[in-house]
Amino acid sequence: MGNKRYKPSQETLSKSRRTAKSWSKGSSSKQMYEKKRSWDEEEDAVPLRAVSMSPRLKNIQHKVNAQFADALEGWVIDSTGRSWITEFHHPDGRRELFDCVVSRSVITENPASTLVAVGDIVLFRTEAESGESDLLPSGVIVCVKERATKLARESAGKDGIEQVIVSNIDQVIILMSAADPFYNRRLIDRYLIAIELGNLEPIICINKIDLMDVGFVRGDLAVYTEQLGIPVLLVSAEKKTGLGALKQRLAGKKTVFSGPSGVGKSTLVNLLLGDEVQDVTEVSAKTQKGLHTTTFSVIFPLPTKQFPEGGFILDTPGIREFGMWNVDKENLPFYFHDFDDYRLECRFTPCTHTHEPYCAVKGAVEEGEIDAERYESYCLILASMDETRER
Ligand SMILES: Nc1nc2c(ncn2[C@@H]2O[C@H](COP(=O)(O)OP(=O)(O)OP(=O)(O)O)[C@@H](O)[C@H]2O)c(=O)[nH]1
Ligand SMILES: [Mg+2]
Ligand SMILES: [Zn+2]
Repeated sequence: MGNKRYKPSQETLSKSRRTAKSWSKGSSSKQMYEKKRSWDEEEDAVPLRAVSMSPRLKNIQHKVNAQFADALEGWVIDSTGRSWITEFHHPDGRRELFDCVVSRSVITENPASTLVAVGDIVLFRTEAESGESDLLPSGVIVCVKERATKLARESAGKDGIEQVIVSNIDQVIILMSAADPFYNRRLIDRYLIAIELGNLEPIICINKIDLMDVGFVRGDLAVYTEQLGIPVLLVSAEKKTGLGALKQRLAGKKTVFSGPSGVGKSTLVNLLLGDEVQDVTEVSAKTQKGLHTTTFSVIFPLPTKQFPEGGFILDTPGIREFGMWNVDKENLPFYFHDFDDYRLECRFTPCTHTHEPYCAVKGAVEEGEIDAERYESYCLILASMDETRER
């Protein structure tokens, strides 16, 4: 194999192999395809609605349509860094993986956003030459379809552009650990906003509960279950506790595990998938920084024996920050649903719930009706929005 553009790492190869293997076992992914029309039907309905393309391109729309007629519709399940592992569903039910690069003239239905993300539905052309990897046939992505849901944040350095971590999933497990590192409530609150914006359902999961007093964590996070109706699961991947409740939540769903580095995302994902998965510490040792061990998001089908309802889980790289995008200061209070009962009682409208007199939200914080830490999160996010504006 040449070393022209990309040489798959051992990790990628073993992942791809495993993914291919799990697929051929016939793991259920019915839901994934429910929304998908066959690409034959799609021919004259190639999506060109919200695409960011030049007026010149618009004039030759019919040509573009014709160009896509020979493209296949696939689902991006993994990334190697330079290419995208895309799964194609044959009409006879067989699934095939392609190693795809992105065409220079790719058309996207997701303007001002990451061009391709794991979870995306794409149109791609197969290439006769299998150049990059001797493992998978190669392809070229020519169109990225509109994302139904997404987990996205503001990308560092690029103002106003969202960075999509993963798309077209059902729910997000905000994974943190009870200790080493201690969970970060500020970050949980930022996640909740992004999750609502991305049209997703949140689940809070605290791992490494073996290192901490269960009662303390439960009490500290009670506001989420009691006031916001968000499930909080306490688990230990090491002691294998709390996994039953977690599995119940995963069955039949597409779930992404997201959270800071080192909280145990990969450990949990590996545990749920069974034996033959990448070695957490081995991978960790290979990376230079030793911190962000998982470099790209990757989708795994849940083992059908344990999950007859099917479902997929995604491991993602650890994140440090969660920059807000698409929310402005005026709208921020609407994402704090524990403020809902008080917001309309403020004397001044609009009220930022910070310096204004006769603010019902502040009053409720003082009375202990609104959780003080939630209010602190609100104030910090609001302040960070000022900083962004001044930059
Ligand atoms: N005590 C304890 N340690 C755990 C538990 N789960 C995972 N760990 C350890 O935590 C460390 C980090 O685990 P990873 O699974 O690599 O964490 P990650 O969230 O995938 O990290 P990134 O890929 O860097 O984002 C490893 O040394 C695990 O052995 C647990 O339940 N209890
Ligand atoms: Mg990891
Ligand atoms: Zn107010």
